[in-house]
Amino acid sequence: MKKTLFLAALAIASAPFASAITCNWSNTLGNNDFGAFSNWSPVPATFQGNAFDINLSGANRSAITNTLAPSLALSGRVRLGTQVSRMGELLISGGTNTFGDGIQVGATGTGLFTLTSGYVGFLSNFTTISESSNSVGTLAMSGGAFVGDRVTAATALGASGTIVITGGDVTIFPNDPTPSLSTSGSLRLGSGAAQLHIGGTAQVTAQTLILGPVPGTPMGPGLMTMSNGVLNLTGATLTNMPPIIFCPGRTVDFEGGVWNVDGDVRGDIQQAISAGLLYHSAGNDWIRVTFDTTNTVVKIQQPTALESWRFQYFGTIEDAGDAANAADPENDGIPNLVEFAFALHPLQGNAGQLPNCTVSGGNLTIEFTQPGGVSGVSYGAEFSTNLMNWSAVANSGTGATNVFTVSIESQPRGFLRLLAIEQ
Ligand SMILES: [Ca+2]
Ligand SMILES: [Ca+2]
Repeated sequence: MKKTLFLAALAIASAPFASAITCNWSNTLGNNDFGAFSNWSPVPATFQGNAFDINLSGANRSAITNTLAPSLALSGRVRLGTQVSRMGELLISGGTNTFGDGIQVGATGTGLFTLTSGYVGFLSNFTTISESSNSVGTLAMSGGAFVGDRVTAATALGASGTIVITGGDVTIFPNDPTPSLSTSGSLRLGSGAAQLHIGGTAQVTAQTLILGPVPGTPMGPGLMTMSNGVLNLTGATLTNMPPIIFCPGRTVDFEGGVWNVDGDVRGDIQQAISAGLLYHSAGNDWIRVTFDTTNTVVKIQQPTALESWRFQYFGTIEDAGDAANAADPENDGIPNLVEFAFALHPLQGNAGQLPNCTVSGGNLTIEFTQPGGVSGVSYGAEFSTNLMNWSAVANSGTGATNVFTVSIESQPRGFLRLLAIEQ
């Protein structure tokens, strides 16, 4: 916490499904097409733990909706939309659901995998969101926890894969049974129209975020947008391939949130910014890239209000030089942090424009309202009778109103000074 002082003044309901199961479930070890099944909720306990794949591709729409216990525990693979122009849907909104062999969302047709709460774990193999030309796959996550191996979107040219994370936690880790695949543990936006939107928390625990196709294959449009989420890329080491691969033609719209990257990839990030691949609508200079020498973490985040203010007046977001909190480049006696805290101009004289003290009823008081647009700073005050020994004065204001009052009865004189405190 940095302080700057300023001397202010001398003063569901489930449908029956048993008969349908008998009709369609002929081989508990083979692949089964559930056809026109819909709203299979909750999943019957007799299917728990069996080794089978689920292929959902109804004439109109087939769906598994698991909202209640018992949780799913399957060792096969889930394929949503296994036929052209048909749709399969999996909705998880509760329970602890584990799948042994990954999921294909939009295998050939259209797939929608929605997770709103609960846990979903794909313990081996990968998750693909649209994997063939003309297929459409969507992973929509607004809550819960998703744990899996590789996640790829739009792996084929002409595929359309979208990952939308607006809540919950995504963890991607390397548990691929075929470790020769270099993409293990990666989050990849591939050859087709891949989109990744992060507004929640996404954790790529090993290796790589790849914004591009498999090398040597054509690439369709792709976009990653980020707004007030957290993307953690950890597990990569300096001897690995860089944890972020920016491919020309793929852009990242960064409008907030934080990337935490394990490893020094400042060069890669700055190169991507220069190339316009990592972009902020307010200008790329506003993207804040910091490097922690202690744990080799690169952090990309939106500047604070104070940093944006510095950039506006000084062309830098750094607390240094003329832009430093304690600096007073125009010599009006008001340090920059106080200028910011009271919405003053750091390059024009503002003497006399700070809140005034009032004396009333034996009390010395400073009262003011925090200006609009100011955030990340708090206010304090200290009192002295001799300008040498200062004692803190409590803030009795509420909300944006700040009130500092001290009794000066029986005191021949008193001094009250304001503090702006960066948080
Ligand atoms: Ca000043
Ligand atoms: Ca000023």
